[in-house]
Amino acid sequence: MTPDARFDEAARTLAAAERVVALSGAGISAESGVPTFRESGGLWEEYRIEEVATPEALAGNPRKVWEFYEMRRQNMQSVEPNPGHVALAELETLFEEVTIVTQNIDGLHQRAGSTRVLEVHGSLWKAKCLEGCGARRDPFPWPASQIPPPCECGSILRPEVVLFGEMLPTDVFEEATSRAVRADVALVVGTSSVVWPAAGIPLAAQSAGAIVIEVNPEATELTERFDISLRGPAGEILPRLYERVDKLRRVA
Ligand code: BJW
Ligand code: ZN
Repeated sequence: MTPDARFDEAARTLAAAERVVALSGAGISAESGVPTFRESGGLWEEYRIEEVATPEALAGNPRKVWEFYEMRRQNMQSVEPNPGHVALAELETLFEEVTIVTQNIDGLHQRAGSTRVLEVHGSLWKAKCLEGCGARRDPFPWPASQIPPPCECGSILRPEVVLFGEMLPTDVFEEATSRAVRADVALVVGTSSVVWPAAGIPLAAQSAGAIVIEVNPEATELTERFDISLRGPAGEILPRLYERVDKLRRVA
């Protein structure tokens, strides 16, 4: 199938949907200037996962973990949502239900106007007690006045993000799964689909009958399993897709 025919098929499939779920990853924010993880030049080339993104790192050297997240919060100060985020937000004008399930912690979907965003890996803008005394700071102000920030219980605060080996927030993940299994179409945008259990969300949608459309310049771990692959940057493909679907739904 030619790229144009694939695009037409994706647009027709999406235009026939009522409920849409979109799983997003770092690639959707790449065109805003936010680095991805696993690509050349990505964060995992410069930082060691074991030193900044595990519970062991947090317990052993919380300052280093905080420095990593403060660096990322600093980079976000000059970053704006891009046309890919905006197109996903605009889908809400066309469909009964649009849910964004994002692995990103940058908050750009919300800033682009999406109203139902499930952050399965947490948020750069929240912090909570390391010992679980129940204290939370939402939003956690930028910049932190001290790192690691003290907690009122005598412990410290940690970024409210999901590190490797940690459970995803149960309520958020359950909501994401229940939205996925009732979706007619699942979009998978800008993720390498290697990190579980988030990578399984589109597969759960597919098992329940949804058509899965991947948007990514590269093939990924799960491309073969998905139904339609659109190769290219999200900031170009998603606005085109929105325009086409909008037209198709007007004539229908
Ligand atoms: C573009 C683009 C453009 C570029 N347009 N696209 C089952 C099998 C195997 C392993 C496991 C399993 N279940 C659990 C595991 C272990 C582990 C895991 O998945 N490991 C694998 C890596 C092997 N999972 C976990 O540990 C999870 N917890 C868990 O399972 O708990 C249960 C449990 C507990 C205890 C014991 C056992 C089980 C937690 C995972 C937490 C992930 N955390 C991170 C960091 C925190 C957040 C942050 O700092 O930002 O989350 S890691 C990092 O990867 C981050 C991301 O959200 C996540 C996904 O990355 P993403 O978004 O896909 O980015 P990239 O860089 O990989 O890809 C970018 C893509 O964009 C590429 O494809 C580009 O082509 C594309 N692109 N430009 C569109 N313009
Ligand atoms: Zn505390």
